[in-house]
Amino acid sequence: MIDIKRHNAGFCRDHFLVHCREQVRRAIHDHKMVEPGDRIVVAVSGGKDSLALWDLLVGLEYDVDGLYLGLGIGEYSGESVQFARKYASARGLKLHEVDLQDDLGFTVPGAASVTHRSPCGACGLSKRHVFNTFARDHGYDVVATGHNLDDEAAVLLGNVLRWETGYLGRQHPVLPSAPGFVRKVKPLVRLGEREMAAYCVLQGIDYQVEECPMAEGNRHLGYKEVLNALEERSPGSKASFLFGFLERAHAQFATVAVEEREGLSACIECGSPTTSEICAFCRLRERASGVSLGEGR
Ligand code: Q46
Ligand code: ZN
Repeated sequence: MIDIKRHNAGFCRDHFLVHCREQVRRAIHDHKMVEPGDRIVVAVSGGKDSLALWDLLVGLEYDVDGLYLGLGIGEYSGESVQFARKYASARGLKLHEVDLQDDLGFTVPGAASVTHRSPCGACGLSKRHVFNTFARDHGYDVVATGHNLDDEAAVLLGNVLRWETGYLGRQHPVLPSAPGFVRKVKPLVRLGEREMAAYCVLQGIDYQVEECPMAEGNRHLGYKEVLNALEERSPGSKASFLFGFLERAHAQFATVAVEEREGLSACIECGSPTTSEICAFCRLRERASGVSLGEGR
């Protein structure tokens, strides 16, 4: 029996799997995440969320491939790719791989130390860039990521604590496509972290349990702890915090996000939309890899 307190319900194995599939189907439908004929690429890390997401989308019969990005984080990255490959090959699914070191000349830890940024800052920037450009260049219409309810509620708490109006405007389960941007969707937004771990166990999906060693000190972990304590005392708090925001407050910030996307021009290095001549990713790459911009032009 799997208890989900916020739904005040307990599920047997089969009904739990139906529940997960139904929550994803509903998220996709309610937020118009996918249109008929869309090709989807899932950002796969080897962890429970992204592998469960891939599995759920395949189960719902979407046209979906995986994309793994090697971050160069020592043993952690060495292991994570094995989980992604194992899942894909056992099911005959297509997994693309991009490696920051081999393909772009740097790693996340290297970029963090050269630029004095937090590893997660350099990592997030690299993931956003690579997933978007890969999808755009390979004819995918949608990038799907495994952000779940716990992740989104923690990000929302962080954005509210600092009143990041631009981020609040972009915090939505769907970021529509725009010139240079492929649509980004988060179909797990109605499912929590524990549900995703249970889903993987029940479906026989072997995933990387170990957390990224660079996560230490990541502010989101603190926000998750605070929200977990609230959820414990008052089940349903996370969901009402996130969905209350989406239903009643998000629209008030959306114009800020739209304005930020307007007036962007193409990066002279990679063609990605940017506010300056050269995008933040290309600047990061130049500093971290030691390759001067323009050498590849
Ligand atoms: S992988 Fe990357 Fe996370 Fe590791 S460096 Fe930070 S952001 S913690 S999801
Ligand atoms: Zn660029």
